Amino acid sequence: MKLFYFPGACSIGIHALLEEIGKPYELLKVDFLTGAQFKHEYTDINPKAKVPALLRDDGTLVTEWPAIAWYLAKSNPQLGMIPADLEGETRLLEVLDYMIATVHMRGFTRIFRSGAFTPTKADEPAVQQTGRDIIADGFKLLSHTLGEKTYLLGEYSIGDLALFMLEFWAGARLNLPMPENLKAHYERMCARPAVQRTLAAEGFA
Ligand SMILES: N[C@@H](CCC(=O)N[C@@H](CS)C(=O)NCC(=O)O)C(=O)O
Repeated sequence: MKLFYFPGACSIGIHALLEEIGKPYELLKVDFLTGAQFKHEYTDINPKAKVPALLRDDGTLVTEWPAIAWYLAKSNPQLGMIPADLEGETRLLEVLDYMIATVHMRGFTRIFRSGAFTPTKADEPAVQQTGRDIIADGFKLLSHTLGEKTYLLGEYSIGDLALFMLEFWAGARLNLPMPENLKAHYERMCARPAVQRTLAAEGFA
């Protein structure tokens, strides 16, 4: 099993999941700083030019954060990182899709890749402000979902790893405001040995 990643990118949540699983895997860095995601050596493998991407031992590739996390969690049921019942699965998919498709792709990506949202350089600050607004709305909703619970849906799940990734960006990279219960969730996640190993391996500890 090989994970294509870049330090601090959304692949960090999948990296932490592989650490939770604890089976051998290989990390392959796609160096965004040199534009390696767009070079044929990578796009021949993943034409989407994005990370994360998981290359399985049979040579097949899985892309898209929720699909990779779902595959890894389902193939390691001993971890119990997907609820066993239909209602739990539905709620997990609901919150995962919101975190990735809305808060990540519509919010954080506006900040990290402003140029992809406007052809006009002068408009980029406004694009970033829209991103911050989407993130603030997202955090309000996710804070409500978490409430006083330890983990997003009660039991620890792959949803917590997606939330960790958003909290990491907001807290460690962008210094954005976060509701108190999300800050506490982030601290709980950072205390997990698997997350600590991930942060250290990506150069953030
Ligand atoms: N929908 C994809 C999004 C993946 C994505 O946007 N990844 C970013 C890193 S966080 C990326 O690879 N960006 C490449 C770039 O900006 O050129 C998923 O869920 O995995």
